[in-house]
Amino acid sequence: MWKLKLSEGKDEPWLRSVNNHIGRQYWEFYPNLGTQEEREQVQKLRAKFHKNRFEIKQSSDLLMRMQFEKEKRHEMGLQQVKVGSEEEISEEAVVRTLRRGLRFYSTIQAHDGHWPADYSGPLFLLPFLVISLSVMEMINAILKEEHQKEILRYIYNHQNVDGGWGLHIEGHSTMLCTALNYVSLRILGEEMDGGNGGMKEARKWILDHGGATFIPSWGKLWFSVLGVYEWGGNNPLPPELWLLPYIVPIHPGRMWCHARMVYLPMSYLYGKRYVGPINSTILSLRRELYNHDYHQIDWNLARNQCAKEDLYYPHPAIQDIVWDGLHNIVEPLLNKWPFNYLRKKALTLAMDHIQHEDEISNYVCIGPVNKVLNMLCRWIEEPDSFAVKHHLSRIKDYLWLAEDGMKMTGYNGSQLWDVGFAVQAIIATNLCDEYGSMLRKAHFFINVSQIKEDRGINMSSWYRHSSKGGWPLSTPDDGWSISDCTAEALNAALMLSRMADDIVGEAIEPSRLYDAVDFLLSLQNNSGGFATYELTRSYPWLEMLNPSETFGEIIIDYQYVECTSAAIIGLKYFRKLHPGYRRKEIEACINKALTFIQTIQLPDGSWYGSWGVCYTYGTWFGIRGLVGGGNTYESCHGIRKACDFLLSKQLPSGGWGESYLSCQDKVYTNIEGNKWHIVNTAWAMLALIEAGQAKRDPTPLHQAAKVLINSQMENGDFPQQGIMGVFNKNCMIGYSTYRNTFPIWALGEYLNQVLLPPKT
Ligand code: LAN
Repeated sequence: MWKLKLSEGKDEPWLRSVNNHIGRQYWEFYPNLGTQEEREQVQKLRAKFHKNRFEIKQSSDLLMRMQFEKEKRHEMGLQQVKVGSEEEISEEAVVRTLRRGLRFYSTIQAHDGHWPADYSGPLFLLPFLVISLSVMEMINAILKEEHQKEILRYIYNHQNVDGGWGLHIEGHSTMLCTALNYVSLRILGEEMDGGNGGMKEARKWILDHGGATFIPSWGKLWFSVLGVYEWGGNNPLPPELWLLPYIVPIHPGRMWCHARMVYLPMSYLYGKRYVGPINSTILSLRRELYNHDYHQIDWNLARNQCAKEDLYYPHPAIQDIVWDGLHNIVEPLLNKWPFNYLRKKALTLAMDHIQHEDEISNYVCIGPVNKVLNMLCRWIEEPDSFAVKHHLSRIKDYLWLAEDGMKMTGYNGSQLWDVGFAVQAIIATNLCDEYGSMLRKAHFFINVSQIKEDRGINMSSWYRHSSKGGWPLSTPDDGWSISDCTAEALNAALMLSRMADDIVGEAIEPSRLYDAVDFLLSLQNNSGGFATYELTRSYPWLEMLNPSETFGEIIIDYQYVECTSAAIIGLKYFRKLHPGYRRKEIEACINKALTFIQTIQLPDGSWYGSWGVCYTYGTWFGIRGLVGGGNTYESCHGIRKACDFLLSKQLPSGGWGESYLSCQDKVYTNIEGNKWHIVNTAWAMLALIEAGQAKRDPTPLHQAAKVLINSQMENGDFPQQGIMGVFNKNCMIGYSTYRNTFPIWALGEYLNQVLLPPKT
C-alpha cells in the first residue's frame, strides 16, 4: 500500500535541505503495508472516482485522509448540525460546526505543522516528466511498476468523453494535452489500441484536429526533443537573448521569473537542437500522430500552426514577423561560422544559469516545468553527473497520489501558503484555547520555513531579487520568496506573537520579522503595486511577444490586487506591534499601495483575482486590503461599490458559486446550474463581514452561513467542489486545503463579528 511520508529525506544521499526537510511531502509504495480490509477500501475509493469521473473531476484527497484517520483515530463526539431554511441560526449551531470542523482539521495536520495536500490540476505536467525520463532512458528506473500503474490510472481517469485531454482537469480537450498524454501513454507501454478504446479515441481526436503539427509551441519543443517532431517546425528561442545588455526590454532577466526560468532551459534545448534516442516507439509515433507522411510535412508551415482549442493568446501579426525573421535569417547565420561562436557562448551562459537555479533551489527549482527541463539539460550535458542524481532525488517531491491516481503537482506543494491562511482561520474562530496545539505546530512550521539568507552570492548577476527574510509558497528549500506568501506568513506570525507562549509556542524573534518587512518594502513598485516574486522589470507591451499560445500574461511580473493587499495587511499589523521599525517608510508604502488598489478596481466595483476564482477572490482581497489599510465602508466609495458587487452575485440559495470560466473570459460567470461553492461563499462572506455588512443588513450573511453549515459532512470535513486556483488566466490548479480553511475562517468571523458582535 502507498504511504504519505512527511518531513523525511535525511537518509537520502543526494538530498540537501536548509531546514531538515520540514514540510517535504511524498508518497512511497510498500508492498506489505496495510490490512486486507484497508486495501479493499482503497480499491473502493478508486472505483468510486472512476465511476463518477465525468461528473466529478476533482479527487478529494481520500487516500491521505484515510491514512490520517488510521494514525490519529479521533472521536468526533459532536453531532452534525443542519439548519432548516426557515430556521434562525443559533450561536450553538455555529460553535458546534466550528468545533467539528476544527477537530477534523486537526486530524489532517501533519506533525510538523503543515496541512499536506494535493496541488494539481494541469494536465501537461506529468507528460513533461514522462518524456524527459524517456529521453534519459530512465523511465523504469525512476518510475517503478506501482508508480506507472497509478500514473496510467490518473491519465485515463482524466480523459474527456470526446477522447481528448483538457489543459486542466475541468477544461475542454486541447491538442497540447491530448497529444502529450497520448504520447506519455505510449511511452509507458500502452498499445495503439489499448486502454479499452481510450487510445484509439485519443488518436482520433488528434488526427481529427489536424494532427500533432497543431500542438502549441511548448508541445512542439517537447516533441522535438523526443524525436517525433522536427526542430525546424519550432519558432526560434535563441539563447543569445541572454547575451543582450540588460537595458534591452526583452532581456530575459526582465521577464517574470517563471517565464524566464522555463524559457531558459527551453532555449538551451533549442540552441542545441537536441534529439533523444530514436527507438521503435518513436518511429511508430511519427506515423501515429500525423495525417501525412512524417517526411512530407511542411515544418516551416507547422511553426505557426495551433489548434483553435488551444489558442488562448493568438500571436499578434508582429510576433509572426519577428519569428519569420529570426527563423529565416538569424538562425541560419547563428549556426554558421563565425556566428556559431556566439551560439556556443550563449549556450554556455544558459547552462551557467540553469546550474545556478538548480544549486540554490536544492534541485527543487521554481516549478515543475523548469524542474524537468533543467534535469534534462543537465543530463544532456553530463549524464552521469551528481547534478542528475540530485535532480532525480527530487522528482517525488512533485508527485502526489489520490484516489484518481498519481499526478504531478504545480509546485512541490503549497505548504507555507496554506499554513498562513490556516492560522488566520483558526484564530478567527476564537476557539483557540481548545485548539492551541494546532496553532503551536503551525507556528513552528512558519518559523522554520522562512528563507533566512540569500544562498547565492551576488544575486543580481543572476537576475535574482534578494530572497532574504521572505517566505516561499511551499518550503524554504527552493529559495524563492514570494510577496504575498511573505505577507500572509508575517501576518500570521504577528497574530501568534500576541498569544500566550505556553499555548502557541515562542514568538519569532523581531529581527527576523524585520527581515520580512525589508523584503516586502523592497518589492514595492513605483506605481505602489506588488508583483509576485520580484519587481516589475519591463513593460506590458512585451506581452505581444508571448509565444505560448496557451497562457496569458506571462512575460513580465505584473502587479496584483492579491499581492498588494496582502502586503498592506501584513505591514499595517507590523507597524502596530513594532512601531519603532522603519515607521515612515512603512506608512508611505501602505498609502501608495492603497492608492494602487483603488486604481485597479473595475468599474463594477470588483477586482479581478489572478490566482483564485476569480472576482470573488479578487474582491475579497480588494476589500481586505482597503479595510486592513484603515478605510471603512462609510469613508471609502470603493468599498461600498465592492459590497454592492458581491451582493449582486449572491445566489438564491444564499451562496456564491463562480465558474473557472470567469478567469479566462474575464466576465463574472456562475457555475453551471447556479450551484454554490463553499469556497466562493466563504470569500464573499469574509469580504462582506470585513466591510461591516453585519451592521447594515446581516441577512445575506445568515443565508451564506447556512450554506456553509449545511454543507459540512458527517466527519467534520467539507466537500471538495470545483477547482478554485488559477494561473496565467487560463489554467486551473486545485488548492485542496481551501475547502476546510475558508469555511472555518468565514464561520469563525461570522460567529464573532455577526452573531456575537464585539462590544465597542
Ligand atoms: C503559483 C502558486 C502560488 C501563487 C500565489 C502565491 C497564490 C499568488 O498569490 C502569487 C503567484 C503564485 C506564487 C504562483 C505563480 C504561478 C505558479 C507558480 C503557481 C500558480 C503555481 C504553478 C504556477 C507555475 C507558473 C506553473 C508552471 C507553469 C508555467 C506556465 C510556467
